[in-house]
Amino acid sequence: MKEKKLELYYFEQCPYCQIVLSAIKSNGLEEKMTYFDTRKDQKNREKLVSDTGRGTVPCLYIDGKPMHESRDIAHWLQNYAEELKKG
Ligand SMILES: N[C@@H](CCC(=O)N[C@@H](CS)C(=O)NCC(=O)O)C(=O)O
Repeated sequence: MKEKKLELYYFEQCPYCQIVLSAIKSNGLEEKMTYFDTRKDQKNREKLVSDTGRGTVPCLYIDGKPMHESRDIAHWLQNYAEELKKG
């Protein structure tokens, strides 16, 4: 699989974001991810709303395409972890 650009929009206090952060950690993908905190930097939240019409986090952009829903993101990371680590 071609290397994918992974960008996580999140904030620390969000329990759904913690599900995704924990999937990132348990699959060893920390270094593959770029992180955008939507509480620390309002511009990140504005971008999310402008792209998706929602300010809800977590949202994982996969090559620029946003995926919402912590469970969907965690499953996707789990399914593709080995391939993502090769890239
Ligand atoms: N079903 C969603 C729920 C996500 C959610 O409710 N996130 C909250 C933070 S815990 C949120 O972004 N609320 C809107 C906001 O803070 O602007 C998921 O599992 O990802």
